Amino acid sequence: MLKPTLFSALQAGGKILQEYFGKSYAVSSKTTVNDLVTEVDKRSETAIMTVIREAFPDHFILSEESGEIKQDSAYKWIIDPIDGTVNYAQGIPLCCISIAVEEAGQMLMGAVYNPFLKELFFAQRGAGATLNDQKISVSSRTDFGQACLATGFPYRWTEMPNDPAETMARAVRRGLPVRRLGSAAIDLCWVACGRFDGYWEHQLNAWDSAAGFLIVEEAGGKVTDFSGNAYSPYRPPLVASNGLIHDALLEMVNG
Ligand code: LIP
Repeated sequence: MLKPTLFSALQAGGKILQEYFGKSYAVSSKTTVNDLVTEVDKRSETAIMTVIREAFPDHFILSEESGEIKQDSAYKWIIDPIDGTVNYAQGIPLCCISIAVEEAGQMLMGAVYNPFLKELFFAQRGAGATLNDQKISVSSRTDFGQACLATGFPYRWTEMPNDPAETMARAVRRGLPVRRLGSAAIDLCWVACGRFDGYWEHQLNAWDSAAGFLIVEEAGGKVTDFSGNAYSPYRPPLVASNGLIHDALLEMVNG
């Protein structure tokens, strides 16, 4: 019952994203002027949560725009109604819906749906990862010097040692191809299917990465924090890779 509900929720949100794409709608700012929320984020969230609450009225929900709906349940749904909101608002079709289901503190399943590229990534713990029902796996690149990487930057700058600009500069100085797509969920899924060999980001929210990190792990990849410890969506720094270049990527990220 969990998986069909997850897929119905994705379809409900996807319909909203397609309906308003390129149209005019209300846009406002959250923490900083570029940390946007659109009317469409909220409509997508409502559509998704309606499906989930109809099927599982007692489940806990954590969602980007409306926060937590606390319930005494082992199950928690973690929702990003539009990941890549700035892209969406700009009419750039690199945005998606990300939904994960956690059971007793462990990620059980996750899906990321980009309705514009018609790409649905899915993973269930212990059952592998798929793209549009086809099994996927991470790349087999071992030479870090040729790795194609991705990263992202926060909308609110925080002074810190080894900040996002420094790590990016290190990669650029090494002549590494680095992409900044603007959606953590898509970045992670593209590592899972081998389009990227690695990805890192300093500051993410649980809803940005909860589904994507499970999809990378189930595709045979590795996801850790900056110290190489097991990753948790509740502790922001993230490094994801095909596993083969992970140590070299950690070394570069940490300088
Ligand atoms: C975005 C992430 C992206 C990050 C942005 C923002 P949003 O999420 O997907 O990786 O660099 O700062 O957090 O705001 O589009 O849901």
